[in-house]
Amino acid sequence: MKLRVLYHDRCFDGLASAAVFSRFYREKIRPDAEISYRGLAHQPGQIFPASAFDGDENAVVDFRYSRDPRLTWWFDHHDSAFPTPEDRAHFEADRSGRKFLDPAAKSCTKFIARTLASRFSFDPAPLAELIDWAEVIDGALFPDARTAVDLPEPALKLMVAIEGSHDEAARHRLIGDMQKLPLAQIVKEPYVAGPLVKLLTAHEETIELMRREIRFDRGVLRFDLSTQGIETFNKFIGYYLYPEAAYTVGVTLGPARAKVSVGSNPWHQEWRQHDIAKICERYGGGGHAAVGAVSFVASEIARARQVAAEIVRELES
Ligand SMILES: [Mn+2]
Repeated sequence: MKLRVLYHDRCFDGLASAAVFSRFYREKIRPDAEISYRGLAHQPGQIFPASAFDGDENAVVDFRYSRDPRLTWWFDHHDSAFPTPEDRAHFEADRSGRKFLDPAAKSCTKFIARTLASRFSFDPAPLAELIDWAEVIDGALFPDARTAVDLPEPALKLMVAIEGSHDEAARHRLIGDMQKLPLAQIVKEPYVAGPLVKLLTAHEETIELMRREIRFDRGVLRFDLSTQGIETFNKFIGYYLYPEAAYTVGVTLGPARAKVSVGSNPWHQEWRQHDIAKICERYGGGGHAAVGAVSFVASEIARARQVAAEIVRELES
């Protein structure tokens, strides 16, 4: 019996969601299940690859809905969960009892844990450390910007390892380890600790680069790292440098896609006057009320810059 778990890739909450669901599935549904993973990234155009749902059961966690009849389990907490109104109607008509959405949930991981606990008598207690950290990281519940940037905790180092990972096999191994090992032990495993040295150095360099590149005006931080070869960055650096900023709009470029990232200051949500998911949806992106993104194919970098400038103008006070 094959279970395919599709998860939001290079995201702590995405991998932790896959780990919690997999542990549940082996404990409560099929102990002998052969579980395989596939990461999903937000990209323009097609949302799920044609071959995505190739298991006897297929679960999607922390990612968008699909009407595909082969999708048997679904959990998400994004405001932009439904690509079309037809998808929403399909979900609302679903009576399987295995598809769940809570846009108010801070993390998909904790949402999955409490849903499975109440409906399928799953015991999430052995994974409490993982679940609580997913809530802190995805909900941006850090005590201050310094903690989010200095990364003192193993969970935060693991966040860096996941967001900067270029090794899919390592990410899938990590989902396995998250089901059974404490986070302090996982970050010491050579397959995590090795690449992490370089990633933490790159993180320090990004802080210095952003110190130079970032501009702050009318409440909005803006920066363009597309010529610097930096695809991912810690999204709290801006508020660490400018605690008085209400919003951040950044442009990045990788080999496959250009991205406009839009965020609001997690320590001052009372300054937020806009629904960022709604703004990003207008340009084909999505996210949450407090944070979102719009993706483009890499060749559309000029369009990405133009969209970023438009969003900056909309957010300026
Ligand atoms: Mn999430």
